[in-house]
Amino acid sequence: MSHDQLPTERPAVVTCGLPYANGNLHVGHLRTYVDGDLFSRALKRAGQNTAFVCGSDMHGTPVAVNAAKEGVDPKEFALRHHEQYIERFEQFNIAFDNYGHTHDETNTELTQSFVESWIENDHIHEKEIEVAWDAEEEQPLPDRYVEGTCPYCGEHARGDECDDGCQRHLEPGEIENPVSTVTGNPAEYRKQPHKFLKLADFQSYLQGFLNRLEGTDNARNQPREWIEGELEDLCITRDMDWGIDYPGESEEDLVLYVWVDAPIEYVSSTKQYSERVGTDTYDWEQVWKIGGESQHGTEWNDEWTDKSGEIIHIIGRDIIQHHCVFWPAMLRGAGYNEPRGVLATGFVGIDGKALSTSRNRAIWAEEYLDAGFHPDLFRYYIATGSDLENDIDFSWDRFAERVNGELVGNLGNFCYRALLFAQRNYGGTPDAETSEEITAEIENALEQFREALREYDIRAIGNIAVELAAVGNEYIQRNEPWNLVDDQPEKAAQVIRDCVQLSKACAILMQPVMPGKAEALWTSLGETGAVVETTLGDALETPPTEFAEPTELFSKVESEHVESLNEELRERVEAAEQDSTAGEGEDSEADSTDVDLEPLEEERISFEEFQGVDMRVGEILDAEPIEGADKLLKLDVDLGVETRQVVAGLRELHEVDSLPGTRVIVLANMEKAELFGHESNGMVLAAGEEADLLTTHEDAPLGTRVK
Ligand code: B3M
Ligand code: ZN
Repeated sequence: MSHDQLPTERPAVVTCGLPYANGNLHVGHLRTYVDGDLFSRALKRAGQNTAFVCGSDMHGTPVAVNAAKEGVDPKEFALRHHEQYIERFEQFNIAFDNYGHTHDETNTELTQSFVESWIENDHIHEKEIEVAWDAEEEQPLPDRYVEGTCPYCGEHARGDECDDGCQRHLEPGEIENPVSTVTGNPAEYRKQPHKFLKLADFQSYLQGFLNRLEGTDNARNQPREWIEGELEDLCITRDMDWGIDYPGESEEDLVLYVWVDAPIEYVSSTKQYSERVGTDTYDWEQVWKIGGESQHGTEWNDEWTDKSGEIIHIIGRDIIQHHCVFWPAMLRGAGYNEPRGVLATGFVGIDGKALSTSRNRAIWAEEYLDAGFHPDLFRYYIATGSDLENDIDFSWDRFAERVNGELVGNLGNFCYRALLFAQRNYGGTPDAETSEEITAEIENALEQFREALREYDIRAIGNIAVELAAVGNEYIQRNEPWNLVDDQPEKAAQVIRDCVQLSKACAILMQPVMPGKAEALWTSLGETGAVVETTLGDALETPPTEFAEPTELFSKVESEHVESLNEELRERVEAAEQDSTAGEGEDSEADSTDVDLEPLEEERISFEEFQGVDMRVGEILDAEPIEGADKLLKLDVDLGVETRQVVAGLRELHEVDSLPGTRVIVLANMEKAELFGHESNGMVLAAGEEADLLTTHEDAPLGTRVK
C-alpha cells in the first residue's frame, strides 16, 4: 500500500542521525543536519504538523575510547560535547524542536521498555560467543577497542564497522586479525554469554518494508543485498560499564549495544517534545505507534499505514544498514510504526579530496563561523551543491563563486532593487494588482516546492527562491520600470507591485534553506510576525503598503578573504603531513586512526605454500568509481594472459584518472568476491593505510609471475 502524498493530515517526525558526543563538528557532519532542518522547515511551510528531533549519542566505544584518552569520566566528557553541539546547531540555524541525549531518563526508560517488549515477544535469546580480549590489560575489547580486517571486503575495519570498505556492520568476533587498540597486541578470544535480537524473525517483514520505503535510492536498494540470505542474530549487549543496563539483569559490565539505545532516542526525543508542547498540539504516540498503540506481530498490516504518523530519517550513507535493517526490525519487534522515508546523504569532500580529520583536511564548524560568514550561506551551498545522495565538494573558491553569483548577484540583487525602487517611489508596496504573469510564476514556484517535497528533493527545494529571483531579474530588466514612472505611472506601479510580490514569495520559499536571511527579507518587507509562521499560500498575500528603505541581503565574498582561507587550510594540511612523517618510527601513543606496525607473523609458511600464491605483473587499463561505495573502484587489469575485473579500495587514496597505465602486482588466485554487485577477480597489492601500490621497477612483461 502506498503512502498518502506529503503533506498529510497526520503528524510527522523528521530526525537526523545522532552525533556521537565525542569531538568537534565539521562541515561533513553538518550536511545531514542542514538537510534535515531544511526538510522539516519545508514540511512546516507546506502545512504538515512536524517535529524535528535529534539528540547526542552519548554511549558506545566512540565516546568511551575518546574519554579514556582524555582521562575523564565518559559521562562528563559526553555532556560537555553535548552542550557544545546545542550551541553549534543554533549557530547554524539548525532548529530542532527537541534535542535530547541518549543517556537521559526518557531514553533510558524507553530503551529498556523496547528490550522488555522484545523479550516478551520472544525475539531475544542468549548464547555464548567468543569476544575479543586483551590479555595484557585483562580487559574485553568491544567494538572500537579492536581493529582488523573486514571479513566481507578485506579492508581495514574498526571494531563494529567497516568504515574504510563496504560499510557493513560487523558483529563481535567477526573482524579478522583483530588487534587491541589499547595495547597494539593481537587480540585473544574469551567465551562470554550475550543477548541477541533474532533478526531472522523479521526477514519477510523487512522485504516488505523495503518495498514500501521512500527516500533515496541508496537507502532503498543497498539493504536488499544484506537481507538476502538468512539474517544473522544481532548482538545487543556489550562488556562495558558505560551505557544503558540490560533490563532486569544485575550483571555488572554488561550494557546494551550503543546501536540499540541510539535510534530509540528518535522516539524519546519526540516524546519529550510532545510532553513539552502538550499532546493536543503533537502526540508522539500517534506518530510512533499504530493508532496510538503498540501492535505486535512480525508482519505489517497495510491498514496500519494511515493509522500512524510519518517518520522520516535523514542520515549519512554509512549508516544505512542500521536504519533500514536493524531499526525497522527493532521497531516491529516492539509493535511500533515503521519509517516512511530514509534519506541517506553523500559525504563532503574538501578541495577535491576526501575530508580527513587525521590529516587535518577538514573545515570545522567553528572555523567557518570565525571566518565571519553567515550560516545561511553555508546551508545554501551544502543543500544545493549536489543531489542529496551524491558527494559534494567544499572549496572556499567555489563557495565564493556561488555566493557572489547566485546569492549576491541574483537573489540579493533582485530583492534589493525591487524593494528600494518600491520604497523610494511609493513608500512601500504600490497600490496595484499583481499581474497574471507574475501570479502564475509564483504559483508555479509553489507547485515546484510541493513537488520537490513529495519527492524528497532537498536540493530542488533549496534552489527555488534563487530561480524565482532570476525570473524577477529578467522581468524587471524587460519592463524597465524606471522608464515608466513618469509616462506610464500605472504600468510602473503594477510592475513594481509584481516585484515586491515576488520578493515576498522569495522570503517564504527561501525560508527552509536560509531561515535567517528569510527573516531579514521579511522584516525589510515591513511584514509583522515572522516568516517562520507562514505557510506557502501566504506567498500570494498582499505585502505591506509601507516599509523602510531596505538593506542589502548578502555581501560579496572578497577574493583576498578566499585566498587567506585557502592558505590557512593548506598550511594546516601540510603541518599535519609533516607531523605524521616526523612521528614515524617514534614509539608514540598512536591515536585510534593510526595503525601501529603489526608484529611480524611468527608462523612460517613452506615454500610449497608460497608457490600456491600466484602473483602477477599487471597494468591497470581502466578505473571507475562504484556507485554507492565511496572507497571502491572497479578496475580492469591486464595480466598479459587475460584482463581481469578487480574491485579495490583505492577511490579516496588515488586520483582515479591517474590510475590507468599504472603497473601493479595482482594476487591472481585470490578467491572471487562480489562487492556492491560487482565481481572482483583478483586483488591488487598495496601497502598500508595509504594504499601505496606495489609495482615493478624494470620492465618485466605483463603476466610475469612474482617469485
Ligand atoms: N551516533 C553516528 C554515526 O555513526 C551515530 C549515529 C546514530 S543514529 C541513531 O554516524
Ligand atoms: Zn568491509
